[in-house]
Amino acid sequence: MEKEKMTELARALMDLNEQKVYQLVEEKAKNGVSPLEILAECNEGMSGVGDLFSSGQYFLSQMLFAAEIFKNVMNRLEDIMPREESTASRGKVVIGTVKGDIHDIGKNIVVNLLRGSGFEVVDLGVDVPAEKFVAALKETGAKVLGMSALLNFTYPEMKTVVEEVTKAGLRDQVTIIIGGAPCNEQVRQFTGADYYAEDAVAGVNICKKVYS
Ligand code: B12
Repeated sequence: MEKEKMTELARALMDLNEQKVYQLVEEKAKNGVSPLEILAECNEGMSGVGDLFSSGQYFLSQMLFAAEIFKNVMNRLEDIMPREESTASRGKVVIGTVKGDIHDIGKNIVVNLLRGSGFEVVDLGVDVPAEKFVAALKETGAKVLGMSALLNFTYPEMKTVVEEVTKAGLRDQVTIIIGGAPCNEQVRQFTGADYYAEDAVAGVNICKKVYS
């Protein structure tokens, strides 16, 4: 995305202007802008950071700093994230970032949103090997498996997980969703997953459909 077309918040995050990011988030929250909209703007800023990294203008340390800012924004928005008041669990979802990949910001948004929507979430964290996904599915009887991957060299790992779920005899009972910025429909086809979710809301909607 061109810098001029970005929102002020996205640009501030891309420029790593920490105080400006917090100030804009505060203003938006006070003005009733939904936390998901705020996160979407931050997401755009993160893509900008990624682009600057791939073109060699930012280093790893700057990506780390951007992640730190994003996490602080998420903590700030925690209290106002959408929540459905219900004590009954809608269903169980196993989720994690695949082996070889430690990106977890997007996954954590999905986890928060799922919990807020009444799902019981087993979050396996990052760098999760296929066996661990399979074991968690067996243990919990969850009907949905969510995998996050942000690196194109971890796509084959998602395929491995799908294969292992199949070998364990669980494929018919489990709906598999993949997500993460560089994923798309083609990646879904390659991995053999059932759905590709372009954002956290799309992911939650698929889980609702599975458990409806
Ligand atoms: C922050 C960041 C990091 C941080 C991660 C910190 C953390 N705790 O997560 C650090 C600095 C550690 C990092 C490291 C690396 N990174 Co990095 N990183 C990023 C960056 C800038 C932002 C990612 C992010 O958090 N975005 C914000 C979140 C909210 O977005 P999201 O993850 O896409 O999630 C949303 C949706 O996709 C969806 N979603 C995500 N997962 C799931 C799962 C399910 C089930 C569902 C339903 C939905 C869903 O929901 C979210 C909300 O809507 C991206 C750039 C980009 N365009 O994404 C590069 C990027 C992903 N990184 C990249 C690279 C190359 C690396 C390194 C290999 C760099 C290096 N040389 O070491 C390492 C790899 C480390 C590893 N083994 O994992 C490349 C990957 C290129 C590629 N396609 O393979 C990118 C694209 C940057 C670039 N353009 O070059 N990185």
